[in-house]
Amino acid sequence: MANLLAKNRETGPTEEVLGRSPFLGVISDLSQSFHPNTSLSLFRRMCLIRYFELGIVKAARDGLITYPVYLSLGQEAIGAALSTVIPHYMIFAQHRCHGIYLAFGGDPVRLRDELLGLPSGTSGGRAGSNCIQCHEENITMFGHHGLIGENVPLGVGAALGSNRPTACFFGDGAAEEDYVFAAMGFATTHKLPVLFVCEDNNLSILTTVDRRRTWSMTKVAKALGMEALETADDPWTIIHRTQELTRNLPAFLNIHTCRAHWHVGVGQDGLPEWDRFELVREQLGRLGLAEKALKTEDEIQKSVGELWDSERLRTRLGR
Ligand SMILES: Cc1ncc(C[n+]2csc(CCOP(=O)(O)OP(=O)(O)O)c2C)c(N)n1
Ligand SMILES: [Mg+2]
Repeated sequence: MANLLAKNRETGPTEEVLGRSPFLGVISDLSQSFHPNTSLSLFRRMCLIRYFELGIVKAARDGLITYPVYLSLGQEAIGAALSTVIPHYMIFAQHRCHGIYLAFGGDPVRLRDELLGLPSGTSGGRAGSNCIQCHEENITMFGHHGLIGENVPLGVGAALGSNRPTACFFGDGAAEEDYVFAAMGFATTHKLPVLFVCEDNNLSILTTVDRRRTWSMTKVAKALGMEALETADDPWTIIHRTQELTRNLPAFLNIHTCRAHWHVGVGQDGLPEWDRFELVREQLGRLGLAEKALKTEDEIQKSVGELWDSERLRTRLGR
């Protein structure tokens, strides 16, 4: 593992899969070139996702959430980073999308209510965790319907019809669906303004990528004729790479990340390969922002904690 990490530290930006590591494609010290407020805003978004999701874990254990939930824990940096670069893109989300919804400005109360099955939820409490949608002024997000990767052709079709910049988020498992390739090829042929983002947590339910395929999605995207890059989920690198890629759409970004909890549900099988939240917190310390970061984290933990207050929710739900 040490050798692999050392090797990947040296690789810099890459188009190829060179093994999983928190440093793959990451531009070291890039964070120093960002304004402190941008770094703190990134962290604020990561805190919102992390503490919201931890609220779900508690609510499920307290018996308040009885539907399946797909948690974004461990994958917070992706939504946090992308929402700072492409805040007004139409979003076609996958099933694991709480983090994207929250980072792009979705209302946490409506998401909580959806998970509780309440009429005030994002789909009136009828769709649940894997189909979060929102059509407000600040965020246009289409929910997922159940077939992994289906949001890719739907997003491409929407971009064709509207010519609006569009982001399609999908997992490394969804990347293997044939209609994903066809839609990406169509987007290249018609030069559509679509950013394809693979949240590559190395798992399709419980099966790792190396046991499922020998090919790289980044190479496939390149072969289809679009710019494509591979990086670990360092949020500063994601911002930088997204700024580059969005100059010439369509484009593809494969982001290596770690799912911290079960595929569905709130259980955990040991520690994830890396914890980007901790790594970002450490980096903020090196940037001299430890105190401000701590204040941000405390603030969000408190406000999100109130959202998930079990006693209050029990009274509201009449349980
Ligand atoms: C077309 C299709 N095949 C299989 C499934 C069953 N299924 C649901 S989620 C999932 C794994 C998805 O993995 P990935 O796309 O990597 O997303 P992740 O859960 O890792 O975020 C599978 C195989 C499905 N919903 N749709
Ligand atoms: Mg996956």
